[in-house]
Amino acid sequence: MQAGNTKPTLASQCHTNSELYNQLFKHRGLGVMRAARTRRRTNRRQGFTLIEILTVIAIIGILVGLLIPAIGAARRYVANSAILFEAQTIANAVEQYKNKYGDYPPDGSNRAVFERHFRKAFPNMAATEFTILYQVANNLSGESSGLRAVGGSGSGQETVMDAAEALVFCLGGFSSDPTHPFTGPGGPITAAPAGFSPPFQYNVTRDNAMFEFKQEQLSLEVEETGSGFRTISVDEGILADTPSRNDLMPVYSPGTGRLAPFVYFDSRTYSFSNASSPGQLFFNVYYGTLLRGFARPYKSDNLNTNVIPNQNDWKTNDAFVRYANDNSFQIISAGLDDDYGGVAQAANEPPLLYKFPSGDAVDIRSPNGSSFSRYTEVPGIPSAQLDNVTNFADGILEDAMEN
Ligand SMILES: [Ca+2]
Ligand SMILES: [Ca+2]
Ligand SMILES: [Ca+2]
Repeated sequence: MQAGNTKPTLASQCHTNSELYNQLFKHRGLGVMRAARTRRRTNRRQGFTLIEILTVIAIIGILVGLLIPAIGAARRYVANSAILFEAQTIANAVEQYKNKYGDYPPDGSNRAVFERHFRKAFPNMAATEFTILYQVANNLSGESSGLRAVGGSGSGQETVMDAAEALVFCLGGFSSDPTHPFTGPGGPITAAPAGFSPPFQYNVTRDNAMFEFKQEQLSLEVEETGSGFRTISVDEGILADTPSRNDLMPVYSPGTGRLAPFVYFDSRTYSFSNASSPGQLFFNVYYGTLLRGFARPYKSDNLNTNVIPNQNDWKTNDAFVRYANDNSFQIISAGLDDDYGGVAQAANEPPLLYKFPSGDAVDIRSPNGSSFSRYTEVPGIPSAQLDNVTNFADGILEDAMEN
């Protein structure tokens, strides 16, 4: 056997163990890489495996799941912002109204305040203007249910119109005729075609408007009888299910398709005493059906420390817990859920009012303590007030609360 014919082994080529290890590793490494390349080529031919497809589907599912709430939240933000923008524009219009007529508009909850205001704004107006107005705003004709403010009982203290109607009535514009601001050309009330009773209709082309109410957001309909057409309002029928109570005074909703209208409260009548029994206090409210809730002026966390609360003295305690915007006005929208929240007032008890921005409830019989917070009305159920929009908050009420 010749030594030259012997095939050299790997071990014989290496002089040390470490060289042998390096050579072995290199060869095995090349083999692994080749195998991987082969496998990859094979995979490319076969397309994606089932596991890969399922993984991709799962990832897409997770991304879509993350995206849908984000889109919903973005939509809600845009819709809330639109309501807020309109509320603030209306609030600016109320300020312009004050500049023009010398005072904030009345909210219709008290006849004496209402008449005093318009006599001052239009000193030459004919007395018949009120007579005609009261024919077309039916609260004075004995309305005891449905949309109304809680007016004082007793002559002269009645509710003239509700707090949503008053907003449209006051800001929609009056006639330039100084003796007939309501019924003159361009005023809110105009003659109806012959055969209608009362012989009037709402005028959709009013002059001197402080705010241009979009007609499609007003609760107006055309009423047709054998004798012709006239424009009436249908808010009582839609919101309180009492079409027989429909009057000519429309309300204004934030956006088309939304039912609960903007409500306006004048600080003079957030609460008021009945002239015949001053100890009795009334709290202004706007409500439709129970489904829409109760809009009441909001209180403030800013207490009036000049007043000492007094057990069961409603009037003193009402003054102790200030109202938000206590010298001007409040505009309230029910928000996207079309529900103002709030609960009915029990007989002979004050309603629960809520403080802004904390959302703590106030029972003015014991104004320093309440078990309800975060606008809650029923324990454990999120409040319909949380998405309400007002002219004194920069966003929905929930956003203003400290968490
Ligand atoms: Ca009414
Ligand atoms: Ca009405
Ligand atoms: Ca709401």
